[in-house]
Amino acid sequence: MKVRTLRRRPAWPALNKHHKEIAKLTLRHLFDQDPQRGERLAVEAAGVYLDYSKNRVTDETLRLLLQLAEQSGLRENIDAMFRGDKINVSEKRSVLHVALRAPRDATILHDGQNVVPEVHAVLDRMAGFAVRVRSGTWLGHTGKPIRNVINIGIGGSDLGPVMAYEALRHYSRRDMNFRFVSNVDGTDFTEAVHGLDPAETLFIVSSKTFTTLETMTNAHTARDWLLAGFGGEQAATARHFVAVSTNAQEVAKFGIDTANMFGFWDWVGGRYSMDSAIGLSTMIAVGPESFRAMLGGFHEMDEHFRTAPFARNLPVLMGLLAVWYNDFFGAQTVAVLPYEQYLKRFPAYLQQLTMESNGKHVTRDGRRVDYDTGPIYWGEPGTNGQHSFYQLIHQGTRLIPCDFIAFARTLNPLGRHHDTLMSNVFAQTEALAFGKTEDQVKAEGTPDGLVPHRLFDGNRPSNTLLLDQLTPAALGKLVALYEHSVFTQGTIWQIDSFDQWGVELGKALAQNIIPELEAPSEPTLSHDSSTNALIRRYRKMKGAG
Ligand code: G6Q
Repeated sequence: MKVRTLRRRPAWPALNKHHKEIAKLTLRHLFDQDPQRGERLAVEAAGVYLDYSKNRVTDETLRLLLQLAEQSGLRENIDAMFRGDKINVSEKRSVLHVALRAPRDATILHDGQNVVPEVHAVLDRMAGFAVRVRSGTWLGHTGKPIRNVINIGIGGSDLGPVMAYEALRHYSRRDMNFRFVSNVDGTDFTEAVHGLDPAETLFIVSSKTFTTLETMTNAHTARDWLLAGFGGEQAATARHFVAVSTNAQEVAKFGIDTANMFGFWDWVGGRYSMDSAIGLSTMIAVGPESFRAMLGGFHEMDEHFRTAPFARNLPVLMGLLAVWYNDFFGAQTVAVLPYEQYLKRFPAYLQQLTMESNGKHVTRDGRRVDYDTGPIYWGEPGTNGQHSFYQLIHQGTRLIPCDFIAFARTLNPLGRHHDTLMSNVFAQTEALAFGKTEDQVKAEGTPDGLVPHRLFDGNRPSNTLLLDQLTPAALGKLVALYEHSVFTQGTIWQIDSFDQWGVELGKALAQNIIPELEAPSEPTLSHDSSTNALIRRYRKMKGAG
């Protein structure tokens, strides 16, 4: 199918016109008109219930958005991804994270070869290793079992593992410590190993390329720390370092036996890799069975995305709603608000997934876009956010669509805590949608002067995602839901959601400046005057020559 540029797809001008017609409609009015709206605009799949009724949409909006999806070639693009086409055009790569969670008997081709057996071979090796570490049969250099696992990685090789460990902490080995080092700031490493015995510590060096500055710096520091604990005995590293990478050559060069390397493939993007070998720390924490259950959850959502009609397809609907606010209402951000303490790192994880994927200014064929692409994602767990930034969401001047994420059953039943937590979810979405009118404020006996301050306009949109309980499978479903929502948005904007040239720039730039900071005598600087002055001042402050 030939996809036209965004503004030339018939649904785009139709949506523009429609937006002008309905922009003033209020959720109050929409709900009054249709008493069934709250049940009608909801969809449940793979055990995830999405209530999208509190969005500023009518049936006509949804009809037009679904048309836009069709006219954008979403169906064809989904098929192309699952088929292994090289849809990451700027890097000429397939995008096959869905293969990482495909069942053993599935067939997913990459360059004519079924990748599923390789995926399961790595999963089986990871499981074998995880079981040895967990059971205490993988011994450190002096014969002690491993009690501390430290993942060294950054970006896609860190955020997923950290988020998943926090999310699944309930299922994790409580007699082991799991820590994560990502920042090249030495404080990160120093604090991570604080109080640990090298003889009981395992480092997982996670890096797709095995050349990333931060990760390699931290890996070398980890090796020095370990060797210092073993009186410099080089052989000690063998039992205390394993690698997760696609680059066997660099792994060997670092000194890790490739027998202790867990591989993945160039068709897995960093931010789509938490369910690959990059999840080794997760698997050691929760065990292979729970890890596989998580993969099962991912797969269930993949199948839903691949097969469900768009009108009942959760990631498609969420993606379309994000486009609706971003491009027609001019909303610049989306707040993600998990009412689940274990998901405290989920917004940070989503920031990379969404913004690294869709923060692009050219189309796949290199034309500059003339519409807005990826919004800013941010958030914090509820109810904490309610006591800080929700003020702006309720009464500020900006429109901030929100995703509320909640679970019917808590993992930690404690008196009235969970009902109290959930009452806040429902109260917040209700207040955002319907606000508080002048009459209501006055009826509360509010003095006239205070009435404007206590008014809530309402009409602030939100999605509510309700799941049963935060299990490993539920986590997989949630992550896959957002992955595919990002895919839906990227398809509509016609961008490459799978490259990250902006990140590559940062990787190169700092390399040029390091020698200037470390030069024994004043180096000749040829940056702009601000950068030159900052470098000179820094050198002076640290007492360099
Ligand atoms: C993710 C990005 C980026 C990457 C890190 C780490 O999609 O590409 O965040 O994951 O830069 O890269 P390495 O795994 O190669 O160290």
